[in-house]
Amino acid sequence: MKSLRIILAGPGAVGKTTFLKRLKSGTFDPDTAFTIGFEESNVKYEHNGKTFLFKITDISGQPQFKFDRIGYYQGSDAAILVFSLKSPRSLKSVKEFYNEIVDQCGKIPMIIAGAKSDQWNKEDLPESEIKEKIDDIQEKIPYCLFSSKNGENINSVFEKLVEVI
Ligand SMILES: Nc1nc2c(ncn2[C@@H]2O[C@H](COP(=O)(O)OP(=O)(O)O)[C@@H](O)[C@H]2O)c(=O)[nH]1
Ligand SMILES: [Mg+2]
Repeated sequence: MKSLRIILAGPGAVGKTTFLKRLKSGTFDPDTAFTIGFEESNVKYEHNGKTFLFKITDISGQPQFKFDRIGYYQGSDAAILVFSLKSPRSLKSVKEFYNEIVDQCGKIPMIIAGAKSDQWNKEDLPESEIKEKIDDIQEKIPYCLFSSKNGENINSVFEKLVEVI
């Protein structure tokens, strides 16, 4: 079994902790508390007959925790950068998290995951704009769009991740 340390990063309230809860319990929590410091979760994932053990570190995206969280990045093998499809602003700030991680870890494999697809208004945030902004962060970085509420594409997050690791 391949064991990897994964950092789950992105601005506050985009749905990082809810995604992990959904993976672990299969339920949607409409009212997660905001993450203080960090939390670790182990997630097993099978792909093409291979088993991965992802040790996922969920961090606090709020700006006041910046100095704490950069310490948690060290030693990560890969990262999932999360934004919310409900918040075009959160997509813009994903770049800051990308840069923080590159500063601490170098260019480790990363993917971008857009959460809350159940609340996505495509007129506010067309997919062409998402692609543009993502290409601006890093060319050809894989991305996926999912919902922890209705479960749509929830598996695509790890499908994308295994493509890059
Ligand atoms: N509708 C919807 N709400 C979500 C989804 N994911 C998270 N949320 C809600 O968004 C809020 C913030 O989520 P949280 O996981 O705490 O964000 P974090 O700060 O990135 O960890 C909570 O009220 C969640 O219930 C989703 O896929 N769909
Ligand atoms: Mg959280």
